[in-house]
Amino acid sequence: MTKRALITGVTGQDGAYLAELLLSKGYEVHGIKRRSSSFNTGRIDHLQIDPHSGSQFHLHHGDMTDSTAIISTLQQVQPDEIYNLAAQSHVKVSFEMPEYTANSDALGALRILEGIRLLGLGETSRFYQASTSELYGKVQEVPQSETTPFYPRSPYGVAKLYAYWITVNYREAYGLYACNGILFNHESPIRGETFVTRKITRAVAAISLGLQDRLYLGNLDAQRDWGHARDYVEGMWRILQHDTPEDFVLATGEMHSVREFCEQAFAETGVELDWRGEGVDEKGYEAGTDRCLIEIDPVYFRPTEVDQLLGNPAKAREKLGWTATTPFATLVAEMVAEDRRLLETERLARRAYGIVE
Ligand code: NDP
Ligand code: GDR
Repeated sequence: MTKRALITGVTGQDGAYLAELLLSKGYEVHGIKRRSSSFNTGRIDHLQIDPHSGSQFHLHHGDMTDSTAIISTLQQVQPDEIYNLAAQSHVKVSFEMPEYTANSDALGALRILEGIRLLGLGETSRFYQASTSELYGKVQEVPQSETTPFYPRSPYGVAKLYAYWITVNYREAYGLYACNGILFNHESPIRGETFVTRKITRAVAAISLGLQDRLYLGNLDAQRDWGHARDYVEGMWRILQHDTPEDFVLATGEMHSVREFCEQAFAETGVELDWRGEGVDEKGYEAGTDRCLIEIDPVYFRPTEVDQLLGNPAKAREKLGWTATTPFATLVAEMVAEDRRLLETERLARRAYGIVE
């Protein structure tokens, strides 16, 4: 029988990769998208085959802050698997919008779990919660595993902490098949443009093509365990295929600093970058001068920072047979190449329209 999946956050990075994966496995895929005044389906447009010609991909309007829409979609779709990926997912933004972040990221998860319970879907539906390495926050232990204590450092992290525990609680209290995937940072060419990796690869592509002078960043010393989103959605799916509902860390087990990410990205283009200090490039040019490629802007600092995240994916490897297969250098190369390709295409289009640069 065809399996039916419901994905919240289907228009985001992970939603797009997951929808593609599930469709390739023969699932009927339903996604919840927000109403927007302009198109917000750029990442999934290639999947939206004409609904009149038997497409297996369906979109529903909804919002994580709107219980009625969530419950009616659950009732209508009757999914075998629910992937809760929707969230205000930007850590820095969560300091500016803490209440909204809690509403969508913490209570959003509760709304789905209550929907499953109230509609009696507990026997048939499996639930995946997009938990995060941000739960670990202030370093207690390196590397971090399923047993490492949590200490979130942002309104986003705290909201996700509630979502983590309410998922565990509904599993224990009502016997739901409900799991947390504790995912470390994962990136791709369709990563949101304001996350640091994509911000860097877009800027590096533009600098290498002579379209931009410099890149402004915040904390270059933060260290992250960066993998490829394509690998991680495979892990999400495997978590829900496991015999018993359990929580899993998905990570590469390798850590790099923001500074190293910059170096790797510039190396892809042949543009020289060497550091003598923050705001100064390899030739010692002062911040603000023509030759300085990267400058620090404190606007990107966070009130409380997460310094170091490194995951231990041993449990996922042993129980799910999952490993992150994309090396760091390959990830960076793919992102830079795709951002260069996008800019070149844009430039060709501008020339075709007679727009002179
Ligand atoms: P994105 O920010 O790319 O996507 C978030 C998705 O959630 C988008 O589809 C967005 O819609 C939607 N969304 C946001 N707020 C609401 C709301 N109130 N109601 C309905 N939909 C909403 O995130 P990612 O794809 O990178 O991440 C997916 C999930 O995994 C998130 O929950 C994130 O917190 C979590 N996570 C991500 C990690 C990562 O490194 N990428 C690591 C660990 C966890 P729209 O397109 O309209 O903005
Ligand atoms: P993160 O990702 O906070 O880890 O959350 P982000 O890419 O935003 O930041 C990573 C690190 O880079 C530092 N940094 C900057 N960050 C941004 N965005 N912009 C900058 O200019 C900049 N300069 C330095 C940050 O301070 C930080 O230390 C991501 C999100 O996808 C979450 O939803 C997810 O839960 C976690 O990863 C795991």
